[in-house]
Order: sequence, then C-alpha cells, then structure tokens
Amino acid sequence: MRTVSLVCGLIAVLALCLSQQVLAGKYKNEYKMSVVVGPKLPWGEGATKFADIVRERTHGRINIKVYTSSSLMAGKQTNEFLIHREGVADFCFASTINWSTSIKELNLFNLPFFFPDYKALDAVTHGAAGRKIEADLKKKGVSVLAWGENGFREITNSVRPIVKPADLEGMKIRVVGTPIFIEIMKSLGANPVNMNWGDAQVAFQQGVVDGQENPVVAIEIPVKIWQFHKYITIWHYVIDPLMLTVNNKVMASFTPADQKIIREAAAEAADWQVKVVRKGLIPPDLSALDTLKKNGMEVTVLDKTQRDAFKQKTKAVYDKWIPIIGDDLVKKAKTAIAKAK
Ligand code: X2X
Repeated sequence: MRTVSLVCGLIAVLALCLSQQVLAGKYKNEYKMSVVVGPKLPWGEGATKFADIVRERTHGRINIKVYTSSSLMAGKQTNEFLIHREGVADFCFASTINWSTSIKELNLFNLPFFFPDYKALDAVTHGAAGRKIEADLKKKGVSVLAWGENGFREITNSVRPIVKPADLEGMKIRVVGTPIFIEIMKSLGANPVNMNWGDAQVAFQQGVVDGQENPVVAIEIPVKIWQFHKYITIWHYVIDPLMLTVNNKVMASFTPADQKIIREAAAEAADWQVKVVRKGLIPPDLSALDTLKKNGMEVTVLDKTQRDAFKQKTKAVYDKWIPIIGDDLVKKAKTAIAKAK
C-alpha cells in the first residue's frame, strides 16, 4: 500500500514538473525546422513525418513547423548551419553538402568516387567516422539525432551521354555553392556554375546550364528532370547523406522524456526516408532507372573501370581536401569502407 502511494506521489510530482516546465514558458509555441527543398520531395516528407510524430507523442507540447524551400535562410542554402547554430532554426533535416562550407569535416562525403555503395556509406555514418562527425557537430552547438539520405548524386545533361571524362569537357554544370564542387567539376574538365537550388530549376528550364547532378529518387524523378535533360550517367560520384538535427540549447530545454520522444521520432522518420530514397536503385530492383527510361532518358551506368577513369582525374582534389577534412577522419572512413566490402 505504501509503495503504491509512493509511486502515485512520484507520478504526481513528475506530472507537475512537466506541466510547470511547459507553463513556465520554457517551451515555445512553435519550433522551426529548416529544409532546403520543397515539401513534396521525400526529404521534405521525412521532415514532416518527424514533426507529426513529435507533435502526436508529446500531445502538442512540442509543435514543430517545417519551413521548406530554404525559406529560413532566404534561399541561400549554404547558410543553413549558421542559422541553426544561432537558433533561427531549432531543427534541421540537412544535407552534408550544404553544411560543408561551415563544417569542413563534412567534405568527407564530397570526396569524389570515394564511396562505392550503400554498404560503405552505412559503415561510415554508423561507425567510428560518423561518431566523430557527430561529436564535432555537438561541440559546435548542434546534435545529430539521425542520419537520413538524399543519395548518390548522378549527373544529367542535355548535350550527350557521359561515359568518359572527355564527354564532360566544357559542359556547363550547375553545382551547389561550395568550393569543393567547383574543384571536382573543373578537374573533370567541366565548366561548373554555383547556384542555389531555388534558382537551379529555372536555370534548367531556360537552358542556362547544360547539366546538373542530384540523386535519382530523391530529386531527379520528383522534379521530372527529363523535361530538361535527355542523358543521365549513374556514376555515384559523391554521396549526400542528410542529418536530422537539433540545436543543443533547444534540446536541453526539453524534459528527458520529451528528449527521448524526439530521438525516437527522428530515428523512425529518417529510417523511413532512407528506405524511400533507396527504393528502385539497388539490384535486383532497378525500377527507378526504368522510370527514367520510360520518360525518354538515355541511362548510362558506369562500371568500376569507367568510374576509375574519372576518379584518377580528381587526384588534386584529394591532395588538397584530405588535410582539410582531417587525415584521421578519412582513415576511419577508409577502414570502415574496406571492412564493408
Ligand atoms: O541543391 C541541391 O542540389 C540539393 C537540393 O541536392 C541540396 O540541397 C544539396
């Protein structure tokens, strides 16, 4: 009997603490979550799913509004980490590419032709290298709750099939506004142009550029890239993971029970989103490539030798960027990739 009343008492105190935390105004009416792309892409849907689960399981205590299409940073996607650290965005579902100008370690994922397949990627993000990146980000004010995915980035263009480096010669290719992408494309002989995603689609439409690179299921199919480009080369040249993150101060303002709900919701939403963007891209199910073909695209899939011919041209990128990323982190990633084979 005494134990029962003790437990009841404890529950009552806990409930009081919770409501006081909310009432004390520690919780905001609205938490902002930043996403670079639109709401209808799997990336945007993953963010909405996370917000919905959190709202439901906290009975509305934590109300997250998803701000899509880079609206929290006036279209400038490479500013996302800065606005997140400053607390303009409480949460983000963010691409490692867009943060790589602020967090040099994230250029690991931008090393050209470094990740051969999904197994290698998973071994890195869920192993020692991933933990190191998470720890570095935490020190900078932001916690990674879960890893999602934009995907392997494949190149499309309106000029000709790209099979060998010479085919890319002189092609005007839109890339995100980060230095490493300019350097990779130049090393391959292309003529790269930095552009925010918000402006890129108009540029494709107007033929201002000859091509672009983005993941097939996450971006190219939803934006119907075949409207602008006839040729696609599946070359897996860089991988683009997404990170579902929270500002450390915001996370610390939640009760431990709500923090747990947030972590679980992030894991669920990110796992769902990864499954969605990989579907149709892993043999034997290559239905995503069939979708491209059905819509009139000529699909070129590079084998290892063809891929290596491109990789060899990017040696200067490796020489410059490995010390910037950190030898130790690159070593950790290489070890994980070798073991994943
Ligand atoms: O801008 C892009 O290409 C996009 C949408 O893939 C990113 O945000 C990295």
